[in-house]
Amino acid sequence: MKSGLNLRAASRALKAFGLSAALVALPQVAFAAAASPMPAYSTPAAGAPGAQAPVAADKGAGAVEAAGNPLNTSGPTADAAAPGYTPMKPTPGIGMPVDGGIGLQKQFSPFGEYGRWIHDIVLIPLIAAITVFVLALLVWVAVRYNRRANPVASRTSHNTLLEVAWTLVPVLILVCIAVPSIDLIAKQYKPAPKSALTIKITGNQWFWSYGYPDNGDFEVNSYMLNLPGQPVINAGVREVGSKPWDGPSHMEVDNRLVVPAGEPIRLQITAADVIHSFAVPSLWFKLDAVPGRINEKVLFIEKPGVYYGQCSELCGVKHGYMPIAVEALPRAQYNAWVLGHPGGLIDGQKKLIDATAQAPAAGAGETAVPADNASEAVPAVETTSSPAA
Ligand SMILES: [Cu+2]
Repeated sequence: MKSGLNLRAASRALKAFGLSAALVALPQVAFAAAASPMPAYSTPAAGAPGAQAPVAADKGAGAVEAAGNPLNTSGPTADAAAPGYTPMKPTPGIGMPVDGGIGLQKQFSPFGEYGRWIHDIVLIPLIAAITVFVLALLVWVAVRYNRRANPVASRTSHNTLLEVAWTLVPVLILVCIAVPSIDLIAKQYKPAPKSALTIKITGNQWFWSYGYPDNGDFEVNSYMLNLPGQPVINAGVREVGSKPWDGPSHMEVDNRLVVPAGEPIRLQITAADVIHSFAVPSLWFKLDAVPGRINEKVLFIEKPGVYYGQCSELCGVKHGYMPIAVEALPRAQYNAWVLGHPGGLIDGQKKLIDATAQAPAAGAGETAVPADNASEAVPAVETTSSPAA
């Protein structure tokens, strides 16, 4: 009798200890997780703009004004306006939803790969094992201990070993889930390195505008392309499929968010009217766009490509018609795209290639001079165009 009491007391004590120990240890264990499958950022390329890149003193005032109006009075900006830039053709099934897809999209960022690893390797096997285990227990109880098979019910009320086990095992399972997921959360909200390129994203009813404060502070508006044979959604915007580089309907836009690949980018996100949400599944990126507030998160795209997303916060009647298209280019091509915009700057350097691009029309004799100047003033910049569409 006495030993039975002691056992019960010990079991209770063990339970309480197990729970509290796990609760106390959990955060430390999670943050101490040293080995993670996530690769570190590579250092930004030498040509990456400094955070202190001066704002254009002589930016083309008219162009910037026209592009920078967040209130949609200016309407769509010119489609893919940069000379010498051909938008990249997306790879079917990559960076976009696919028919019948049930898993996460293929990931193109370190955080995305880590998150996908947690989902595929930690969560799904655990969920499957628990589901099968509970189902087996239910079947066993229903068959073995129903009224007919087992007319005299057991009067057992305590089993120390079982009680300790069914307390500790769930705690351990939760720790297994908490360690990588808290680690991922902590890592993905670390601020961008000082040298990272800053891009400002503004959600509007119902389009996105993308500002490049480190590259001369120009801004582009991004509207969904209209759908052939259907009522016009965005007046003045062409139809999807009318250019060889167009991606899927409802996802392709007139002006993509063009970014450099292979370097951390500081995205600062806000909204001009109501709450929107900037979300690109294949880049593991989702952040709310809230009026009067700037949300910031690092974007790191491992390789060049086109990645599609959608506004993910109900924002009005055309909520479903404000997709996101991110085009990641190698640094040199990104620089060329920037310099194709009025007021576009790389590391505070003014566009000189502009003159080269327009030179053939001006006359062959003059081309040598601006070309020389360009190579002197902007050594890192190349005028290569993006891959053939
Ligand atoms: Cu929206």
